[in-house]
Amino acid sequence: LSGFNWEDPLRLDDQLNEDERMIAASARAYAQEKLQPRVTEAYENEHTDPAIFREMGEMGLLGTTIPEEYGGLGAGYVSYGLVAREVERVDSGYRSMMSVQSSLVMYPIYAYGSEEQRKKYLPKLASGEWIGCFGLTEPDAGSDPAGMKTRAEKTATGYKLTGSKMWISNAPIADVFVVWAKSEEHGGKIRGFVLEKGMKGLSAPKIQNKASLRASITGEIVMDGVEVGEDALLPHVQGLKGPFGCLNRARYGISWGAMGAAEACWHAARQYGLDRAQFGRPLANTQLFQLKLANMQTEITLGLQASLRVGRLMDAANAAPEMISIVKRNNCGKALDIARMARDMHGGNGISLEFQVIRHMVNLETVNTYEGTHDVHALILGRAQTGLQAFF
Ligand code: TGC
Ligand code: FAD
Repeated sequence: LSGFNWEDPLRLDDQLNEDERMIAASARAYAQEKLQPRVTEAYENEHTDPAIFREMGEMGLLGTTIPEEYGGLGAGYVSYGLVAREVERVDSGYRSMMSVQSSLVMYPIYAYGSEEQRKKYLPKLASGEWIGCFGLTEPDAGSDPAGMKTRAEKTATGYKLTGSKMWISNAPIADVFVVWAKSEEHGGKIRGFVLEKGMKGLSAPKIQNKASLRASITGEIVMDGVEVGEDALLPHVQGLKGPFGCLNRARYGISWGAMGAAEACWHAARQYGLDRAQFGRPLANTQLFQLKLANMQTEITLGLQASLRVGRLMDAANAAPEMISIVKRNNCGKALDIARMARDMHGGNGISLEFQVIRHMVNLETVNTYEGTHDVHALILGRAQTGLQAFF
């Protein structure tokens, strides 16, 4: 038997290829050198720096899986997951900015768009020159997006969109809006549209006073009879499988990202326990402290292995959405538990933003809720094994 690395107990690193290792290392260097130094200020002041999109673009972190001819990196889903892990090790909000742009804006334009739409939008989204957002959720339709009220009416030259979207990441600073609406012309089926900043009747007010995910700006999208041409319609998909096809990818990325945040909390708790002494010995020299560290290490190790397995299946075009529900649900729930535990292990210091863990903890409340709540993914998995629909 050979040695044990406490940070990488099942040797995830050995299971990656050279390209994946390089992409992870460059994402890590960027995240630690450029994002980590500004995150506390950004979180405290609820400030989102749009320059981050251009920086990420330059580093090749936007559209990791989109082919190079459209400005992407042309890499696989394991690489995309590794990038999410490194960015979320710093902050879930920064990972959110990256994954909305990559999975929820670039992916639908690539997968469902016309060649003209691909050429027009993808290179500028890949470079971060343009910022994108994805509008599915509405004030009265969150877990149940089929209940959306946004409508697209046919006009002589295209469509007129009316409705409002709620809780939309990046919206107030977005140039490109991928929105989903029920189209009367298509029998009320859900269709995707690409709108642009500045269109008449389109606005995206910021949602103020979020206690979570404060480094990532969130807004509404208000569409008050926005008129668009035929060329705004995403031609190659209809029905809920359009937005869900994007969500599959983003949820998978989140499963890695949440583990990155959890690793940051675990490592911080371990170091704190080594540095701080009470009752004449380091906190890390107590059984209760070590039990908590062992639980964190175990959950993170298993969660990462599961995400890697799903990523390999996605790269082989052989993954099912329910696999993604397992890793999204498990890894977000476990990361939240780990962050709460790490907060506790820091004692009073744990409530200070300086020690980072409470920011991760509060962020993970959002991550556990968006892209399908913990319980909604349980219902997806319950349906898959009983054949019984328990949503209503
Ligand atoms: P259901 O009857 O299950 O399905 C309707 C149609 O969609 C198809 N479908 C899928 N296709 C691909 N991938 C999937 N994962 C799919 N799931 C379903 C399905 O085959 C069917 O197709 P067709 O052709 O037969 O019509 O639909 P339902 O209305 O019963 O759905 C129930 C439920 C709960 C599963 C679903 O609505 C759900 O997942 N709700 C959660 C909503 C959600 O995740 N919203 C996310 C909003 S975006 C966001 O949060 C971004 S945050 C990003 C960030 O900042 O990082
Ligand atoms: P609800 O659906 O009202 O759920 C409330 C509670 O009820 C939850 O606990 C849920 O699990 C439970 N529940 C719901 N249905 C059932 C059921 N059938 N059985 C049992 N329990 C149930 N959306 C976008 O479209 N684009 C974005 O970019 C985006 N970014 C976001 C960023 C942030 C910071 C946040 C907080 C949200 C974002 N969302 C986005 C929205 C997010 O996807 C929704 O908040 C999420 O899907 C849950 O919907 P809801 O908030 O309406 O909660």
